[in-house]
Amino acid sequence: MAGNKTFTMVKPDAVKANNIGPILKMINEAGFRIVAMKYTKLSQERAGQFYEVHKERPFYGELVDFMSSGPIVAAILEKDNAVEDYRKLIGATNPAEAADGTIRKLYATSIGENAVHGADSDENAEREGSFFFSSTEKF
Ligand code: FUP
Repeated sequence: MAGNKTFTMVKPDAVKANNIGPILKMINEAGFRIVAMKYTKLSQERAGQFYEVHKERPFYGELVDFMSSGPIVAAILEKDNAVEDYRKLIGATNPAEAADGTIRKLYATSIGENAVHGADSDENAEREGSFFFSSTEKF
């Protein structure tokens, strides 16, 4: 059975462009409840740890630099079928391929600077949520 929680980040590009508000509005209007939320900044080291699975990929260095380049909003979201439904709401990794009306279509500028992160499995949603939040920060 699909889980009911996912993990997201509003990435540094979308924060810089003043798009936190519009993105959170889309998240709320799509029926997600906010379980945890934090405005914070990843160090290079923490960004590297978060994206450890991509360590061997050619874009890893750029990804770590970008994700530690400015503040982000991290959040745990709740809804039935959360992981799949949130991936639909954010759209394809490359904004050029993202469907109309998706967050990335509206707010991403490139495959690297793509406005938001969304967990791709229940296991990763749990792992990524725990990377940012302790049990006393989830409601
Ligand atoms: P997604 O799950 O849609 O965020 O995409 P991936 O897990 O494949 O990639 C994670 C992040 O790596 C992307 F959000 C942006 C970055 N990336 C690149 O910079 N270049 C690529 O070719 C693929 C991913």
